[in-house]
Amino acid sequence: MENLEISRVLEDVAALLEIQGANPFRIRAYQNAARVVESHSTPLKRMVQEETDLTELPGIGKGIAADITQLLSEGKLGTLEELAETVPLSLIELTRLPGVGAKRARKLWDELGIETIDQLEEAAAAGDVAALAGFGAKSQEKILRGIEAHRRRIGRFKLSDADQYVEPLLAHLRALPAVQRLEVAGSYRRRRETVGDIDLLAIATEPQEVVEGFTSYPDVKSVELAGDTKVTVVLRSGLQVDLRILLPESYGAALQYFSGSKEHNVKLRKRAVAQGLSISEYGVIRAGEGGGERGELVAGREEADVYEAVGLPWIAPELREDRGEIEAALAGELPQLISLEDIRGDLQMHSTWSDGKQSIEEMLEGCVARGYEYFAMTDHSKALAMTGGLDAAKLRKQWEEIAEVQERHPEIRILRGMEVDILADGELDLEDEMLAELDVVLVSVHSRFDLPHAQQTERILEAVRHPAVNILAHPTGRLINRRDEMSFDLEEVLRCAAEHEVVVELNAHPDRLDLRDSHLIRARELGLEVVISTDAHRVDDLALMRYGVEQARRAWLTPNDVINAYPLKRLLETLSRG
Ligand code: DGT
Ligand code: CA
Ligand code: CA
Ligand code: ZN
Repeated sequence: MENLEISRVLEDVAALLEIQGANPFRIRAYQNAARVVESHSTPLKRMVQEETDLTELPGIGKGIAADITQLLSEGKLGTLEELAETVPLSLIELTRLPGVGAKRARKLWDELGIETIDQLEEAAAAGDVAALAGFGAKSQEKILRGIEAHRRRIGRFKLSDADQYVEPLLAHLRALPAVQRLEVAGSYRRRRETVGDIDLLAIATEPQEVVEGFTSYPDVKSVELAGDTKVTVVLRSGLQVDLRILLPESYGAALQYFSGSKEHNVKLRKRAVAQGLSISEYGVIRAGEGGGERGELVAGREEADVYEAVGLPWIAPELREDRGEIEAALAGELPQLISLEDIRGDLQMHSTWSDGKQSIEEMLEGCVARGYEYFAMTDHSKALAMTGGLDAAKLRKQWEEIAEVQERHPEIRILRGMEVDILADGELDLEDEMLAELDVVLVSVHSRFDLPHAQQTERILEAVRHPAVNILAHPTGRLINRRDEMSFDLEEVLRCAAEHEVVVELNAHPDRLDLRDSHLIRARELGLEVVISTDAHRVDDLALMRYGVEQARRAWLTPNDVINAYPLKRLLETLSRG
């Protein structure tokens, strides 16, 4: 069982306790533990095997440590099973709908006997929810919209979650002697922010050995289909994985076909047909003379050969969404996509001065280890009291520490920054004279995500217009699979940012990826620059940069569009203009 699954079980316990109306401290303890476990880099499974004391982890007491140990050894949790006898497990899903929460889920269950999302939808559609005290027509509407959004996203895994399962599986398969070549195709290869399933392709000397090695992988929960060349399994996490075993002469064609997207492939095939060719997962075939007869196989072994056969250069998988990439390839205008090696620094991170887990110096060492030229220390401002956000006096104290750390480490430049809260009225949560002394000012929304559309837009515009602001951080506020984007006029905000030379963030945290790819394409069209930042709260998080870069590639961004790919001098010029 991986950390993520353990974390989900702990979240479930917290949710059931909350519905039950249990002691708030107990609820909080499980919530905190879930967060700690989810982001812990070492598998707890391994820690338990090595008999490490789990209570050494922050926020994990004896009771929860025992729960985790039981979960890992028995695959189930007594605490959860006892709770499930008093409250239906299915209510947990209800609490995650916007506008529901634990109290309301409880009320829906008590008063209307609602236990599932289907039942809730039925009751809301019939107007029964609006009639309940404390609900009303507005929240009924919100619930219905929430159910719709929920339906759209269930079944899709966040890319980083998929990585957690796919990477060890790939290592397992590649270690099989019969495997000669193995790659992942599909949306995973295109690095979409979420994936529906995983599509593996392999060439093998002994296909049967690979089929056996795959189906006997310990993390496989069920085998859905086991043919000679195609096998489908479901992992314990619920993630479906298809494996296809191919002949070497069509490996490239299959990789091209199964990498998709479907829309990209449709367009590519059209182009092939116009040239008297046909593309399938087996190869590119030139139609036989006079039609009818079997044609000649002209490409299929390598993916680049498939593109070459139709007169195109190879196209990076991240671009294959039919967003103009085939046209650009034809015109010789494919972008020189940014890559991880282009990144020279990270401009959003937190330290123990606010809610980060490590000191400024530790974060610095993490940045040095990544070969960065610079980084910005951007703790929270005071409005975020629960994060220990800094007021002016504390910020000045932090600057003293920054100066000391900088003195000891001339090898990297520390920029003084802050993630300043945008208050509900659009004011910034730090005095102008302090803002003026920062090297980089990030602004972002952390509260009142529910303001009316026009008011939310005005709030953000107000902040973007402030002359001290450099970066609008995680602009939409979404959390993938958890919280929708705020309702506001993004187009107007982007235009305003362009006018005021404010940079927009691509927050690389795989829960956020905010702005998303399509928004970033728009930002670039409007002439905006982008910053890719990890929002790290500990040194390990600095490695999340890769998710940001992958999404940036999906948005066609080049090193010239991304300010933290600039050398220090150009970066400082960028930050001091306006
Ligand atoms: P997903 O799994 O929903 O995140 O998205 P994909 O893109 O991985 O889609 P999937 O797993 O259904 O299929 C993998 C690739 O196989 C897909 O990107 C393109 C190709 N493919 C699947 N079905 C079709 C089809 O009906 N027509 C064409 N042209 N390609 C297909
Ligand atoms: Ca797929
Ligand atoms: Ca598939
Ligand atoms: Zn934070």
